[in-house]
Amino acid sequence: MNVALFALGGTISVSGGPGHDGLVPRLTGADITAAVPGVTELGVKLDVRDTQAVPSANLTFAEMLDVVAAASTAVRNGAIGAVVTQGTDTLEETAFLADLVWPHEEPLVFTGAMRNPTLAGADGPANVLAAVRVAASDHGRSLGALVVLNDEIHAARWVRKAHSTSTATFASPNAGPLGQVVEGRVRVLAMPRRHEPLPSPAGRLAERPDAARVALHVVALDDDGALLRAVADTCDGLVVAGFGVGHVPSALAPELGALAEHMPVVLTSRTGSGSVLRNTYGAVGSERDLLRRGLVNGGLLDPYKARVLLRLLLASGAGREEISAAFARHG
Ligand code: DAS
Repeated sequence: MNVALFALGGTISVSGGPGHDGLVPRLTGADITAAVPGVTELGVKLDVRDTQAVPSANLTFAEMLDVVAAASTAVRNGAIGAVVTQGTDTLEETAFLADLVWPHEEPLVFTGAMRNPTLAGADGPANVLAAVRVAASDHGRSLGALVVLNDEIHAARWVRKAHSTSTATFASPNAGPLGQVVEGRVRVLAMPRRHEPLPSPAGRLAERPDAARVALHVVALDDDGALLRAVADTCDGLVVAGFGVGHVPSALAPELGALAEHMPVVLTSRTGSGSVLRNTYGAVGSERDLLRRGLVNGGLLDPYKARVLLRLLLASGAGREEISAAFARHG
């Protein structure tokens, strides 16, 4: 039994400390897996690949799509699953990006650490062990890309990083975790709905990393919309994180409507959970008004995941109808 493991950096891979220049990602995949007690007893051969060791803030769409392609090749060559170790900061976005294009039944499991290896109670080894167990388990199949930390199994579609330091930071506020790892057993309690994988625009984004630029604008109290004006000239799409169920100050409504004539503009909620509405409020700047002006309803997708989906679609050359249909499916 062979599981491919890709090491991309993050807190799980740092070394150094006070008296040095601070912690930086340095440990290799072999270092990370060597620190995991019990992993050799699983009977799983880990095929470890060091892609890069960076803070996850530096990861790009093109690099992540390359990792997914390499994991896909590993599965086609007989791996029963794949694990990606990376920083937790952008993991909710990278895992969702991977989920959107992952075509296999075999699990693709993302993990990381909140306590670095120099600290008492570092959680990296336990998270890697749990991730490998899920990647090697029949129960991990047909679930798409997963995030496994703190012995919880989350669907990439729903997971959020919800705390800046807690080891229990990953949560799926709209759906709850899919399952848990209990005494080493993978227990899956719910199955996420899967969709046809989207085409991967890896080649186009590798050639032009600035292609399909998507802005994310978080609406705030007394927002005068000045920042939105820059979006028209610099971006190919926009995600708006509106108040509550998808509302903006009335002064912004015509600006957003004008933008929506030139580029896809997706309406989401800045609240962190729950859906934007379609058909309840009627004031200028309400969800009904904005949808009438041509904005796309983001549904249950949070602003970060909506941005991932919109950029992936734009980079693949999707037109308006395809974009609306994809948000209707995934949102
Ligand atoms: N250093 C951060 C990152 O690379 C945090 C982490 O890994 O948890 O995302």
